[in-house]
Amino acid sequence: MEYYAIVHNDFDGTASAAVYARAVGSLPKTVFFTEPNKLHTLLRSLELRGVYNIMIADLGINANTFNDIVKELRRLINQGAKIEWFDHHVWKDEWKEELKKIGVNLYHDTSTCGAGVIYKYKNPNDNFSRKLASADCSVDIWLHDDPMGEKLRRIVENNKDYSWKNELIKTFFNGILWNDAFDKILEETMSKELEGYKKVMKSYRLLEINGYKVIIAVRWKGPPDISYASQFLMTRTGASVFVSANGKSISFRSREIDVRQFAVRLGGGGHPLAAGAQLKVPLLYKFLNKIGIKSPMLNWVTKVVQNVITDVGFIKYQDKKSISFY
Ligand SMILES: [Mn+2]
Repeated sequence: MEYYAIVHNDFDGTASAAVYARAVGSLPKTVFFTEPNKLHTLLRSLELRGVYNIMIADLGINANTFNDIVKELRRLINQGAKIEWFDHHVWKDEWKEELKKIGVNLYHDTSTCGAGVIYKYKNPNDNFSRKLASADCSVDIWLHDDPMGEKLRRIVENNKDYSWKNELIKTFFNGILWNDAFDKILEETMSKELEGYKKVMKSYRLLEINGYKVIIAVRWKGPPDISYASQFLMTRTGASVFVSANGKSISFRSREIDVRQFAVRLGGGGHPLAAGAQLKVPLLYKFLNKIGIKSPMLNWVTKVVQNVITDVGFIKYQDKKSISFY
C-alpha cells in the first residue's frame, strides 16, 4: 500500500509511523514530521501525486486551525484520498463529529499514546508493536512503567534531523528495538546530561503557592531536556509543579496536578500532566538572559506563572489512566 504518513515530530510520532507501517506491511512513501499548530499549513501544501492513502498520527487539534484543517482534508478527500487519523490528545466531540462527517477514519483514544492507539486498533497481535508502544507510552503519557522508554527516547532525540527519525522508523519496521549503535548513543547522551544537570541546578527558582511548591526555570542550553530536568528537580525539591520558559513558550510538568489548566489559561494546551503554551518574554529580558543576567527574565516569568496558578488553583489529576501491555 502506498501512503503518506503525517506524524508529530517526536518519539511518539516516530513510533506511530513505525507501528502503522508494521500494521499495513509497508513503509510510507514519505513521512512528514510536524507540530499540531502547523498541521493546517502542511496539509495546504500537500499534493497527492498518485498516493491515495494518508495516515495522520499523534497530532491533536488546535482550535484556531481546525477550520483550515477540515477544509484541506475535504479537498484531499475530494481528490480521492482515504484518511486515517490516530490520536490520543484531548479532543472536543464536535471536532470528532465534523471530521467523521467529511469521511476521515478517526481513531481517538486518550487512554494510551499515539503509537498505542495504532497498536490497539490496527495491529493488536503484533508483539513488536506492543513493545514499542509500551516504551513510547511510558515516556509520552508519563506512565514510567517501561525502562525501554527512557532509553529509546534519548535515541530518538539524539539527532533532530528528519532523516534520523526516518531511519528509526525503518529500524522499528524491521523489528529491531535496540542495537549496538543505540548503546553508544545512549552512553554519550548520558554523560552530556550529567553536565547539563549541573547547569540546571543553578538556574531555577522555588516558590510556594497555596502550600504547593512550584519550580520556575529558564531554559538552559543542551541536555537534559525538560522532562528529565523536571523529574530531577521535582524529586530533589519535593515540588508539585515544574515550569520552564525559553522566551517563546512555556512548559508545565507535574505528577499530580492538572497543569493543562495553567497552559489553557495562557492560550495553550496539552496533557493534564505535561502541557504548554506560547509565552513571549520581552526582548530586553531575553537579551539580558542571553548575556548572563538571568534574574529579569526569571522574575518576569515567575510573575506570569504566579498569577496564572493563583487564578486557576491546584486541581489534582486523579484520572491517571493507563493501559497494560503485558
Ligand atoms: Mn503523543
